[in-house]
Order: sequence, then structure tokens, then C-alpha cells
Amino acid sequence: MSGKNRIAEPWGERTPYGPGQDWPTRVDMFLDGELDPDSVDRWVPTASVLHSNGDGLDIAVKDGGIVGVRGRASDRVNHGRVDAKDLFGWQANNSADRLTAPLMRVHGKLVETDWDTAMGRVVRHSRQLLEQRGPSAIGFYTSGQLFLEEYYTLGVIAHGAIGTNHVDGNTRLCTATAAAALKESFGCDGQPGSYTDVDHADVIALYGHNVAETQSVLWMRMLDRLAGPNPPAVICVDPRETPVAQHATVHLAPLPGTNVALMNALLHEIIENGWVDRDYVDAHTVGYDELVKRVAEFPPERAADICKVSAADIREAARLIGTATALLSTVLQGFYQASQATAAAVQVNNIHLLRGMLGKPGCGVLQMNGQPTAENTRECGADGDLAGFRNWSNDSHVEQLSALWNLQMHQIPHYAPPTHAMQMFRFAEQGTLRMLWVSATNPAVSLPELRRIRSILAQERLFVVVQDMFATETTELADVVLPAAGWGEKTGTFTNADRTVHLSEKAVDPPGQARPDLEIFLDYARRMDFRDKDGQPLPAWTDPESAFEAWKRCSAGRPCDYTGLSYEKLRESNGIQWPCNAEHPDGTERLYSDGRFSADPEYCESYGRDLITGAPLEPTEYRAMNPDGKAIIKAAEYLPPHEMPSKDYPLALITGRTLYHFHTRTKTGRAPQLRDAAPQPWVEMSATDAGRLGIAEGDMVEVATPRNSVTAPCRIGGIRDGVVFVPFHYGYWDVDDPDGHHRAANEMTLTDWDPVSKQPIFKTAAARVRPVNRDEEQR
Ligand SMILES: Nc1nc2c(c(=O)[nH]1)N[C@H]1C(S)=C(S)[C@@H](COP(=O)(O)OP(=O)(O)OC[C@H]3O[C@@H](n4cnc5c(=O)[nH]c(N)nc54)[C@H](O)[C@@H]3O)O[C@H]1N2
Ligand SMILES: Nc1nc2c(c(=O)[nH]1)N[C@H]1C(S)=C(S)[C@@H](COP(=O)(O)OP(=O)(O)OC[C@H]3O[C@@H](n4cnc5c(=O)[nH]c(N)nc54)[C@H](O)[C@@H]3O)O[C@H]1N2
Ligand SMILES: [Mo]
Repeated sequence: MSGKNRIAEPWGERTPYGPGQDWPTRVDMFLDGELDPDSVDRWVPTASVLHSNGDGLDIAVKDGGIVGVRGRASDRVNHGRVDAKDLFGWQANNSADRLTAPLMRVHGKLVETDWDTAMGRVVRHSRQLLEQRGPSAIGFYTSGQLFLEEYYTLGVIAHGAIGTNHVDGNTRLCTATAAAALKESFGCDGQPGSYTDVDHADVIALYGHNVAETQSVLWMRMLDRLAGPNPPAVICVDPRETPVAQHATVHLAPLPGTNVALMNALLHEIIENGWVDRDYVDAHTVGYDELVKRVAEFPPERAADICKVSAADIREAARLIGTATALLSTVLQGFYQASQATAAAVQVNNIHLLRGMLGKPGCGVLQMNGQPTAENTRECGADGDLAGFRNWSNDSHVEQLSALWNLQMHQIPHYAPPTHAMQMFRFAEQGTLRMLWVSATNPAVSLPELRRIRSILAQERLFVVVQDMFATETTELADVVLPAAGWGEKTGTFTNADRTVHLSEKAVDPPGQARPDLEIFLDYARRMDFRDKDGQPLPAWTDPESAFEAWKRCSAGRPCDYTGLSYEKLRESNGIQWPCNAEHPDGTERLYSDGRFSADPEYCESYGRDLITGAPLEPTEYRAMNPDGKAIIKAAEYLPPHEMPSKDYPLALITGRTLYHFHTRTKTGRAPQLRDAAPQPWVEMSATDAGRLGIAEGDMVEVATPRNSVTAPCRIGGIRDGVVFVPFHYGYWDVDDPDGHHRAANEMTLTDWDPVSKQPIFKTAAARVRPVNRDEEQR
């Protein structure tokens, strides 16, 4: 299939199939310059890294360089298909402007240096801070895009060797709510469902998830079901008319930030109409009566009034969900980055508990991930959790870690939950955090309220280390920049949103002096001379495979058990879902098939939080509420978003993605096909709102919130009235524009987060729009 087609037709040709049948294979490939596949020297197995779907693919290598990719037909996830970003995005690896040497700030300017000098400076600074201020002066802000081995190593260095509680990932912006919602309902993180549920479902409900653009291969699977016999009904909950909405049986377009009201009305209907599986609820859950009381206050008319959708549509969606024989639900940023994120996501879990639809073919919940390796950040404890889904407030779990790492228990901080990213930036702002090591993330574009973030990172007193493949808006603010090898240039494993583990093998050498992140972290540990309590080097491992073996020991007996896996086994596999151990040597397709959850007070990852205030439950409260470790049905009242449209800012601003770009475009902005498909930001508005303001398609407009503004051309499209959308991909590394700050959506977003998951609210802010006249444009 030619590359051009996949920009115009991102989902490719249909291969229809029916319920219970195997999804047909279709192999996608793109090679540089129409190269003949037979002329490729080697095909090196890996998986996709520009979303969390985990599509199996092979890298084509010729003359020591990457020349293309091809989907792996045998892989359980994609059956050969490749997302458009992955087809073209690999070209970024070959880009001439890669970082190839460490950089160091000298007299205010970043200058090239060597590894010894750069690491020497990092080590000197760390030692000084440890001596003068203690471990809490040092923080690590990592990613959902490194490999498992790298996160585990970073987690051991930070939580163990240094003993700081300030470790989090950009997963805080991404899947913190997925993790939180799974902990609240099932006692532990871990995706219950499987992508194969698409093959069996008769109803698929997507909550705030534009899967067509953000996990396009999963959408191909859904499209193929829709094109086949007995297609599923689709329910789409999204204020925009996304491609998903265009295929939906029922499209509910709520006002941003009103998801809990809508969910309560759906639950109200399910209970009212007797669509509850009482046997399942009685046998496997606690909390049902409280939910019944709570949602009794939410007849569809009330939600219709709050969300501004029709009560009849709510009833119809509830009927489809309530009478489904196999219900699959997916949830993502429209729920996770909105107000009351965890409260809303938990209500989706509640639907499945009420209907007894878990652990059976077609009956999955996918509290989705976004980034390719976000699951591993969470498992390995590099994100504000402890390794192996261990519970920071259960001493026996901390003791297990101290035994694994051969440290004293008090060396591992557990006085409070690990610090979340937004709080780490606050500590840096206040001056208690003095060193921040940023790996594989670009906070100067991706965090909310960028003016504030820039001023925090630019402080003289904060020592900033940034580890990346490219110069970015964030490296510009660093004191030391470390050049990293990327995907295809290093070996490691990662796990997708449905628990499928892949091994990604090194295909080519990194450019110049760039080094794998694992090597950089281990080099730091050696130079710092970190030791365990017997004086042995910590961490003890030296390469990806020995790191993986160490991680297996850490995961043993936990829900994310990797003990049955090895590099050798992964090399021969088509993707294996954890847990994989002696009991399940081929992995596990669905969790909780037996109605037993990871919620036992001694075993669970979390005792949960109050869904409104976010206050953690005491261990004794949890034991009293859930002594037998059942699934937990948690009700939530609806609260309006904090920043509502007002007289001065009458619209609701939401932000998100386009199919052609990944985040801050450091990769997709360097692939010509993708760059040209969406070269600049835009502002999406409804025809009614635009008409009222005298704005026509293509006119330049300024969107402003109380914080800052963005100027971009208007696109008039299928978005509900009263709402504007701006993609968040556009920073300014690639524009020679002194006013580049007015491109980034996050100039406008607010510093506020969900009280439970601490995930920032990127999808509700009050905004106003005005046309920008030609004179202003030229100024
Ligand atoms: N092409 C592409 N794919 C990607 C990525 C990418 O950058 N580009 N990134 C990956 C990552 S890390 C992530 S996290 C995922 C994100 O994947 P998605 O969550 O699917 O993407 P978003 O565009 O952020 O948001 C989804 C939808 O939420 C809707 N929405 C906004 N506010 C509300 C609300 O209040 N309620 C409801 N119900 N919906 C609302 C928006 O209209 C939007 O269509 O994508 C992954 N895949
Ligand atoms: N307004 C708004 N803001 C958002 C969102 C939104 O929907 N709206 N979504 C949020 C979400 S869900 C996410 S996930 C974040 C994403 O935000 P970021 O993580 O900041 O975005 P990326 O551009 O993916 O940044 C990853 C960086 O890592 C580098 N990199 C890639 N691979 C490697 C590697 O192997 N090693 C090293 N060292 N570096 C590497 C890349 O070059 C890039 O600079 O944005 C969040 N921000
Ligand atoms: Mo994300």
C-alpha cells in the first residue's frame, strides 16, 4: 500500500468479519523511496511507540540504517496493520538534527561537551544537594515512552538508592486516572479486558475516546466488525463529531466536564429497568446500595439539563448498554483530563460490575493507556506508585521492596504517597526541590499553563537535567542535556494497554555519542557509587536482559507477574499478556474471569480515596468496608467544573489530538508526510458559534483564556455549540517565530487537577474567541 494513501485514507481497506471470528490479516508496510522489500538486509522485531496500542512491527534495516517498517502478520494485537504515524514516524530517527553530544550550560549558553564532563556535573550537583538538603531536594520526572528496564532502574535509583519520594512520569498527564479508576474499583491497577473483546462484543461504548485517530489500528478492528455480519452497536460520548461519532448508533455530546452527571443517568436507567445482574453483584461486589441511592437523584432529564444532551438519547444509550449480551467499554482523555476524572471513569467500571460483564469474551473494560509504555511506568514504580503495584501504605509491601533491593526499610520513603508531578513542579516553584531530572518528556509544551512552567524551569536555583533525542522547548531551559538513543537503537520490553508484552530489539546504532537511557541511568548509579546495605552496587544489573530478570523477581506474586517471561520466550512470541507465570505460562487474556479481584486488604495496591475530596482511606476503614476483597462499587455525586464559561469567557475550551501527530511532534514533525498532513495548529468551532462572531472557514482567530492566547486559522466543523477545540501538538522548536508562544494550547490551560488521580484538567477551561484582522496579522 502506498504511503500517500495512508495519509488520505488512514484506516486503509476493510477486511470485514463477524462476531466470534478471527480478525483477518492485512500487512501494512512503508519503505523509503519505494525500496524493494527483498533488498532489505534485516527485519528487526519491535512494536509501535507512537500510541499505546502495541502493534507488532518489524524495522527494515539496510546498510546499517532504518529504511522502513512492516506490520507483523502473526502479532495478536494488529494482525499486520500499522498506524499512519508508525508507518512514517521512524524517519525522525534518521533526522540530521538529532542530539549527538551532551550539552552543558556555560555563561548562560548550552555548549557541547563530553559524557565525563556532563555526568561529572550532574553527580557533583546531586552529591552536594544530598549533603546539604537531603534526598527530597532531588526529583525525577520521566515518561510513558521509555522501556520497562529503564523505568525499573530509575525507580530503584530514586526510591531506593537516593530515597526521594519525588518520582513521577508524564503518565500523570496521561493515564493516572486509568490507574486510579482501576485501583478504586478492583483494588489494583491492571487492565481487565483484551483487544479480542472487539471480536465478540455486541455493544461497544467509547467514553471520551477518539480511538479512530488515537489508536487507529484498534479502530480498524472495530471498523471491520462494523463492515461485517451482525455488527456491534456503537455508543460515542464526545462533544466533538469525531470519526467515532460518525459511526455511532448513539452519539452523546455532553458539555465538557459533565461526564459524572451523564454516567449517573446511565446507571439510573440500568437500575430502574432491572438490567442489573443481582447474583453477580451479591457474590462479587460491595457498595451497591450506596450507588442505588446516589443515582436515584439522576433521572435522564436532570443529566440532560446539565450536559445539554437529549434525555431520549441518554435513554437509548442506556437501553443498548443495559440489554447488551457482550459489552465492551473504552475510556480515555475526554474522561481522564476532565474534571471529576476518576469519579467518571469509575462509573464505567460500575456499569460492568452491575451487569456482571467482566472476564468473559466481549465483556471488557479498557481504561486505556495513551503512551506506548505507560503501563510499565506504573508497574515499575517510576510514576508515583511503588514497584510491582505495591501499596505505599502497607508496611509489608514496603518491606518486600527493601528485601528485594537489600536496603533498610526506612530508606524507601513511604510516609506519604509518592509525589505527583504537579506537586513536584510546585515544590520546584517554592524552592524545596532543587534538582529535576527530566527524561523523555517535553514539559515546556505538554504541561498546563506554560508561562508558569517556563518560569519554574528557568530558575537559577533549580538544576535541570534533560535527557532527549532532540533539542526541544524543554532542553532550551536545561543546565545539562543528555543525548538519548531512541526506539530502534536500544533493546528493551514494553507493555501495551491490553497487557501485551513485546520485546523491542536494537536495529541500528544511535547517532554520535547518544546512549540508551538505561546506560545513562546505570552510569549515574555507578558514578554516584550507590550501594545496598551489604556494600554491593545498587542496582546490581548491567544491561537490559539482567534488568528484566531483576524486574521479574520484583513482579513475582503480584498481579503484573512477569516470571513466566524471558527475552528468549518473547523473541518467539506474537505478544504475551501478563500475568505470565508457572500457572499461566502462555499469559492471561482477561483478568477477573473467576470473579476474584486483587482487592484483598493484604494484597491490594491501594485502599482507595474519597472520590470527591481525594483523601486516602485509612487501612482500617478499607478493611471494614471490604474485608473479603471484593470489587468495589463506588458512587459519586456530580460537581460542576471549576472554571465555567462566564460573561467574559463564554466558551468552553477543550484540547486534544489529530491523527497525524504525536504529542509535541518531535518525531512526527520530522516525518515529511505527517508534517505536511497537519503543518500548523487550528481552532475548531461550530458553524453557529463562528457565524455569530462573523468568522468564516480559514479566518485567523485568537482564542484566549484568563491565562494566555493562541492565534490560528479557524476550522468550522462538527463540534457542539459553545465548545472550541485546539490541538496541543504545536510548540515552537520548528518555527522561526518570535511570537511562537501563541501556538501552544497549553499557554491557555489551567493549573488544576482531579483530586483523586491528580491528573491535570486539559479539557475544561473558559475561553473567548475573536477574529484577528489582517493588519494585526501582519504586525
Ligand atoms: N494520533 C495520535 N494518537 C495518539 C497520541 C497522539 O498524540 N496522536 N497520543 C497517545 C496518547 S499519550 C494518548 S493519552 C491518547 C489519547 O487519546 P484520546 O483520549 O482518544 O485523545 P484526545 O484527543 O486527547 O481526547 C479524546 C476526546 O475527548 C473529547 N473530550 C473533550 N472533553 C470532553 C469531555 O468533557 N467529555 C467527553 N466525554 N469527551 C471530551 C475530545 O473531543 C476528544 O475527541 O492517544 C494516544 N494516541
Ligand atoms: N493541552 C493538552 N496537553 C496535554 C494533553 C492534552 O490532551 N491536551 N495530553 C497529555 C498527555 S496524555 C501526554 S501523554 C503528554 C505528552 O507530553 P510529552 O511527554 O511532553 O510529549 P512528547 O512529545 O511525547 O515528549 C516526549 C519526549 O521524549 C523524547 N523521546 C522519545 N523517545 C525517547 C527515548 O527513548 N529516550 C529519551 N530520553 N527521549 C525520548 C521525544 O523526543 C520528546 O521530546 O501531554 C499531555 N499534555
Ligand atoms: Mo497520554
